[in-house]
Amino acid sequence: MNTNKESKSSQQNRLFPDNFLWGASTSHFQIEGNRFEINNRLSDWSQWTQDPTHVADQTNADHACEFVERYASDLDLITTLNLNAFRLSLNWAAICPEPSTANELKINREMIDFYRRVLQTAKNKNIKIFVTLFHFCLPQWLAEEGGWTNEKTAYEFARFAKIAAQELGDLVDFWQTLNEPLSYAYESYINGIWPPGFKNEHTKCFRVIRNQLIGHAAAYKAIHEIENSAQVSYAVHWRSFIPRNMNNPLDLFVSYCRNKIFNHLFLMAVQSGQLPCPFPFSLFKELKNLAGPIADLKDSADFLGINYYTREICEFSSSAPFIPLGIRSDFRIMPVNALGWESCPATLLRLLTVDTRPYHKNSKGKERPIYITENGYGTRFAANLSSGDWSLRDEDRGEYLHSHLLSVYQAIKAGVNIKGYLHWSLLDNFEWAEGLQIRFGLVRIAYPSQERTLRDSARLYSEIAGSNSLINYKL
Ligand code: IFM
Repeated sequence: MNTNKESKSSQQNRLFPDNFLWGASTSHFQIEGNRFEINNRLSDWSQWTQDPTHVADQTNADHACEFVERYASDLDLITTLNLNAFRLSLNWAAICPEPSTANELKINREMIDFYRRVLQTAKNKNIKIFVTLFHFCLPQWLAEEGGWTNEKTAYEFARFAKIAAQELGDLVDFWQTLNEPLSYAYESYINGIWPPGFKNEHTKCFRVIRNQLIGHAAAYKAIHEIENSAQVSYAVHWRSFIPRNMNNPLDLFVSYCRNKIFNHLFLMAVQSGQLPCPFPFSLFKELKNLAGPIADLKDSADFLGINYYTREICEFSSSAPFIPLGIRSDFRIMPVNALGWESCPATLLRLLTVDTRPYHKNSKGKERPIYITENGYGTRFAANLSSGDWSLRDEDRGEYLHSHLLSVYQAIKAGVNIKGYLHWSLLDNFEWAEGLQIRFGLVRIAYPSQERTLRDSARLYSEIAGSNSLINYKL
């Protein structure tokens, strides 16, 4: 891949706004290799990955990228790449390894000190920080009490948010309470590939969504009570759902339902303060009982945090006809990544300019800034590769990055208030049920040696970020 200078005037046409945030995203479990958590199996994910059959390539995140030891040089990479923003998540299980009582807060000060060091290092480099509070991993003591199916988790989450804001708030620029709450609910309670591994538990899944909303609203309030001007939101994972067969009313129906639930349910609830019932039929009475108003939820998003990767083709399944969600289709039209996810930058443009429009302003008409807090491309290379130039020439990722940034640029030109883009991910990392083999990094990790090497996509991204403009490029 090489970059190809356009004429000055056409480059100027593709300038991003001043102070645009160019960043990279991560999450704690996927990169940390946190000895305190791992040795004591403090989280549901560190427990879950003890069973190798839970992970496609039978790897685990016990070492991951060793970010706990290597954070300083990893933050140097942010600067090397001309980036000015970094997103990470806090290790709830390691910060709160056991339940607190009404009178005594049981927190691990060493972990707080660790995050203060990380955040202070970033601040010294003028890197803006996005902190996520729940990125799929629960403290094991809460998982044992039913995790997010138990309303108690929502209140414990708010307590954790308060601790985080008190201890770290001076070093945080943006808070995201929950990462992709619908992905979590779906993979953990419908698909069954994440802990606790339930399959097709629709009522439990809806209870999880309700409790996540309660937790989000309470965390939003707790952070604002400590810092009124804090910027707090969550991250929605947006997928556009396309019917397999446009002429089949059942395919149309299931894609409508998936879109309404996966994309809109949480956003609508935050906008209105009420959890809508996804299926308003008497058949789903239990779901109906869970719907309704939630305290402090209305307008609990100061910005929109959008994670976008792909669209999804779906179809009606006659094997589960009473489940209006249908299934993911195997049918693909666009080029795919190693996970079979279609690259579809036009979908990003549409979601930014049209689909998310109802949420661009809060209910009082105040415009929300928009940040793309994840977007990236996964390739597949075994975890044990240690040498060779495998995967450094990642034209496919470069193409994905460039074409999606073009959509971001076009949306900005169309008047959408986008203030930043954070690529997933800075480093190769542990991709949940897929393990270490799926690589999303701008920076390649050779796990046996932990060596970091910039991929071509990282060089391309650094040119774009450094010039604050979408340079032309040729494969
Ligand atoms: O790796 C994940 C991340 O944890 C959440 N968003 C999607 C990414 C790629 O699957």
